[in-house]
Amino acid sequence: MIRSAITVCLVPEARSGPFVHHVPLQQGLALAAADGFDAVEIFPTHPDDLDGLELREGLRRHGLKLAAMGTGAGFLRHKLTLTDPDSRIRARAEDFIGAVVDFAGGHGAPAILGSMQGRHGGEVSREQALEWLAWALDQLGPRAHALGVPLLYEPLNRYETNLFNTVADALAFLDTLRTRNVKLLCDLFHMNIEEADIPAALRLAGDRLGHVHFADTNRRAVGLGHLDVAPIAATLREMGYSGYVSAEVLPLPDAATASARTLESFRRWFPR
Ligand code: LER
Ligand code: MN
Repeated sequence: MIRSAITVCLVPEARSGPFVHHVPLQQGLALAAADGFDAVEIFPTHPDDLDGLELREGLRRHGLKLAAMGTGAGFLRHKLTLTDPDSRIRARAEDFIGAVVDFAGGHGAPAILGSMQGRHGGEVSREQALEWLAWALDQLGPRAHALGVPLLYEPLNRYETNLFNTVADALAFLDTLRTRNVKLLCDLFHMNIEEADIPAALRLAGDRLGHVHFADTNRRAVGLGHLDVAPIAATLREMGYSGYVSAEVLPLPDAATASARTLESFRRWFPR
């Protein structure tokens, strides 16, 4: 069964980012539950800033699951990436992601590696950047595996990274790792920019697809742009995808509308 999720951002600096709810955690949980979502995807400042018991109790009270947890604050707040030329920065980046892997894993959810993958350039060759990225994923993948969850790697569009922009290239890279526990996060917003054929790319990911960011072409809720959703939804259903489609979208024209339109699209395309 495909399940629905909505983003809750707890990072003030990400106020203009593609997240529906920018409210304190318990309020975000209450809104997600009231609107009828199965789960929340949380974007924290750092897991140490969260109260695990409070999260567990809030999820239980509202009948929600934790779909995933983002690591973007490590980049946004501290400029940490796994491919920084400075080894101390790379080590801090891995610590940050590791903390999210541990915390999210304790709640049965995967961590997402998106913007913290960084990029190559300047003194860092592509080959060097990929070696560092592979090394980190081979540490973090087994760490997530020990908690019974995958680690999610997200190809981004060309304006956000020059490492991997497409599913095919990302899969070829993941195949070179020792760990088998890194799955792909396919974000429809990035895919709309980079993929020639989104359904074909999803089919290529197959059972290595771990999570979907459900966004329209303009990064608004699905239904508020011009994405051809029908073949994408049909592909996910035919593949037997059983993860989350999560609304990582701008709160436009406002959070309530973004939430309602997402759920309307979700129910239309993934009827139960
Ligand atoms: C993160 O999931 C993402 O999609 C990036 O564009 C960071 O904003
Ligand atoms: Mn995304």
